[in-house]
Amino acid sequence: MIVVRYQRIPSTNDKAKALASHGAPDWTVVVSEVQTRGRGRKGRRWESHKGGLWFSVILRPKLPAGKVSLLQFLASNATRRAVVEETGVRAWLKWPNDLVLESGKLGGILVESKSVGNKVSSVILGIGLNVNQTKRHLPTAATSIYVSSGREHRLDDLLKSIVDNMRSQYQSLSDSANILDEWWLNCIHRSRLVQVETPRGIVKGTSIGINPEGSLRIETGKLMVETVVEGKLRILSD
Ligand code: BT5
Repeated sequence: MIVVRYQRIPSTNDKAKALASHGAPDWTVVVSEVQTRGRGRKGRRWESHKGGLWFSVILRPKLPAGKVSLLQFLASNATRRAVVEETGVRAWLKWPNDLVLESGKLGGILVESKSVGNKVSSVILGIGLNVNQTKRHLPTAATSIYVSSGREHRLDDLLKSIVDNMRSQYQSLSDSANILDEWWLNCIHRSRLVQVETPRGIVKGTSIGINPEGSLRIETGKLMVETVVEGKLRILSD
C-alpha cells in the first residue's frame, strides 16, 4: 500500500482522481490532516477539521459499471469493522453510505467512478471518519469516536485497519451476497420504521432489506414493497 500524505488539501478524492489519471497504482491511499473542500454526495460539504480521518483509495476493479455501488458497502463494512476492532466503539451502518452511532453520524463514504462503455476503469473510494474531534468541533447531528469512547485514537492504526479489512473483502468481490449480508446484519435500521426523502417523494415503512445493486426495500403496507434507489433516510422508531 502506497500512502501519500498531506497536511491540508481541498479534497483527498480530487487528489486521488488526479493521481489515478496519471497512472497511480491500485491501493494508492491519499490522506490529509485537513480538507478545505471536503465533499459529500451531490456536492454537499463535508466538514474535515483536524482530528478526523480523511482519505481516499484508488481502485481499478473488474466490475460492470452497474455494480460499483458494491464498493460502497464493502468500504462501509471495512470501516465499521476497523472501528470496532481498534476502538471498541460499536458503530452501525445506515443506508446508503453512513456510519453511525445511536447519537449521530460518525462517518460517510463517497464513491466516484469512471467507466469506459459498461466497464469500470477506475474508482475513488473516499472515506471520512470523525475520530478525535470534540463535540464543539463537529457539525450538528454528528458524533466522533472520541465523544463515545472518551479517549483519543491513533489515526494511522485506524487507516491501516480499514484498508486491511477492505483488501480482505475485495478478494471475494464476486461474492456480492456476502458483502451485502454483512452490511445488512450491522444496519441500524434493520426491520425498523423509516422514512426516506426521495426525489420522487417520501416513502415510509419498514426497511426490510437491500437489493443486489444496493437499493433499499421498504415494506409500505401489507404485501406492498417499494424499492428506493436514492434519498435521505430517517429512522422513525424502534
Ligand atoms: C457523505 O456524504 O457522507 C460522504 C462523505 C465523504 C467524505 C470523504 S472524506 C475523504 C474524501 N474526500 C472528500 O472530499 N470526501 C470524502 P453525504 O451522505 O452527502 O453527507 C453529507 C452531509 O453530512 C452534510 O450535508 C452534513 O449534513 C453532514 N456532515 C458534514 N460533515 C460531517 C462530518 N464531519 N461528520 C458527520 N456529518 C457531517
